[in-house]
Amino acid sequence: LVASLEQVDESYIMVKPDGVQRGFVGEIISRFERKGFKLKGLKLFQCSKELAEEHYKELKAKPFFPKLVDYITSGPVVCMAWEGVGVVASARKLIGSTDPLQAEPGTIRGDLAVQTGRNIIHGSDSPENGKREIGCGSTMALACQLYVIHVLNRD
Ligand code: 3AN
Repeated sequence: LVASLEQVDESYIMVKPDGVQRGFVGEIISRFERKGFKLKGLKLFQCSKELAEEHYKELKAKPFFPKLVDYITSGPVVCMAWEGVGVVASARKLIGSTDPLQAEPGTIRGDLAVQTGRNIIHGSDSPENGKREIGCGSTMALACQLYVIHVLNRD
């Protein structure tokens, strides 16, 4: 009864090109599975420049924006939808700070990365953005059809 009163969230988790190239897809999936979250959708996907610009549109004014777009389009990413109680906030903890040098040991970035511009993984920053990034409100999700897999798996 208690569990049913708690909000089940969804987080858009994306292993970035460096995480894929360095062979951390399995390790990252394993950390989310061990924590107890449910994998609802997954796809290996080559992101276009246009989609990357849309995905990171809040950061458009930042000086690092062009480099960020180049980075995220430099190779395939692994797009995932994860579901569970508190998954958005918990995923942020599992992932660690944006700057991997500030991220605590034991977190994905704290254990596996050094540079902010090569920080391996993306995770939604709010339940609203989780829904948007997985659902039809995001061209990225539409393009990689993560939402189709996700909706078909919904129980
Ligand atoms: P997070 O990914 O931890 O939510 P955001 O949303 O502030 O962090 O930034 C989105 C992405 O932009 C980061 N994952 C990182 O790849 C890139 N980024 C943020 N700050 C910088 C920076 N100072 N220099 C280079 N890239 C950055």
